[in-house]
Amino acid sequence: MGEESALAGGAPQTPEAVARGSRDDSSPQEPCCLLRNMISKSRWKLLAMLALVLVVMVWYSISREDRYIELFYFPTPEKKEPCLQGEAERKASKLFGNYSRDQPIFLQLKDYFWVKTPSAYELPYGTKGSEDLLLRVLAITSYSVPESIQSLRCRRCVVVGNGHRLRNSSLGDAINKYDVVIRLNNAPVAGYEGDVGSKTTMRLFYPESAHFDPKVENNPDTLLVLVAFKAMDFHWIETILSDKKRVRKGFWKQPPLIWDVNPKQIRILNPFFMEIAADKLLSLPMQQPRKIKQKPTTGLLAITLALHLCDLVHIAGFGYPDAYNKKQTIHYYEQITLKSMAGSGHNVSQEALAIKRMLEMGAVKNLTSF
Ligand SMILES: *C1O[C@H](CO)[C@@H](O)[C@H](O)[C@H]1NC(C)=O
Ligand SMILES: *[C@@H]1O[C@H](CO)[C@@H](O)[C@H](O)[C@H]1NC(C)=O
Ligand SMILES: *[C@@H]1O[C@H](CO)[C@@H](O)[C@H](O)[C@H]1NC(C)=O
Ligand SMILES: *[C@@H]1O[C@H](CO)[C@@H](O)[C@H](O)[C@H]1NC(C)=O
Repeated sequence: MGEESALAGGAPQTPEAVARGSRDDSSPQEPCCLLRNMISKSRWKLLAMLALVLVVMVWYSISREDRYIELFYFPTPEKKEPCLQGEAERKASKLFGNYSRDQPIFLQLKDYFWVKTPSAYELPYGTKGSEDLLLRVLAITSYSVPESIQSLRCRRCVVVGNGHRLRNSSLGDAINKYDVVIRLNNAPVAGYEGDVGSKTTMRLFYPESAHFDPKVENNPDTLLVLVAFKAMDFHWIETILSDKKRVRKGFWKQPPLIWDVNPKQIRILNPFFMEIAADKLLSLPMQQPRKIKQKPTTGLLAITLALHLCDLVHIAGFGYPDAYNKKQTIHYYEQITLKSMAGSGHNVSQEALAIKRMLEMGAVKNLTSF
């Protein structure tokens, strides 16, 4: 009771406190009581402080439940896959041979402006014949690889395919932990975060696959990487970025006419990656007769790029259902079947063999069964 009143009143000179002091101590001397007063004064301060801390903690816990937990438990260090510098390169050299790692990831203005970099192939394997269009596009876009990726000593990357296997996979948190998350085409993130994550470092796309809202399905710093299959693809991005008259002919599907994007986010993928994916992974002839035109999918291209850019490459959501499984949907976000792949110029069974080979030799690892 006495303590309580001392607490509430906060005045140590109350009659109770003085009485208690003289009762407890046999020889009440000045220095002793001064000390006692000081202690009880600071005890009040201490308790007030504790009360304040408690109030702050409660407020904190209400406003940010996750941070409240961190106040009491040290967050366990994130368990990350061990990363061996240069590992992907070593493994990939068995597939690709000792190709030059000096190839830039993205096309640069200086290579087309100051010097005319000769290219052996036309699109999609080279830039031969598209230089003037490309020059105009490079003048209004960028080519830099973000410092946050450049500066990493070891880069852990995940290529997120669009496969149906991602449905209910709960891989979202695991995917978000990689340094670089590469996504493909119009694969949505909004509404699927739990299964596919929310981080997007790069998104590879082409005009016909650009049916996504660049601002909704990406982060503000996501690089939107144009994969050009034909000269018209450069023309499309130019009309979008410079707001010129749109062209509607020359595409196998109408690309978006309005595409709200920051030009600083746009990159043009070096066609070199298409060349080595086609040549080394699929053994396609580089000079194809006009009619056949088989080409790698964006997914295989993204894995090729990752093997060049990263030290560790994981894949998730790759693989198509078996050919006899005609009803099985192929994507995690839309109801289309393998039938829609007919006439696309992709040979999915040949790509499956290429990916199997990469898995077997350990160049890539899978997060979902393949
Ligand atoms: C892919 O990963 C899954 C899950 O970790 C595993 O069950 C499966 O065997 C792997 N498949 C291959 C081909 O490595
Ligand atoms: C690539 O280079 C490494 C070392 O420079 C060498 O050991 C390896 O045999 C080469 N591989 C091929 C396919 O030429
Ligand atoms: C995913 O889980 C939901 C709810 O548990 C279920 O209704 C749905 O069928 C599952 N989808 C797939 C593709 O497994
Ligand atoms: C696709 O690839 C497989 C395996 O390499 C091959 O047997 C098949 O003939 C190819 N299909 C077409 C249409 O080229």
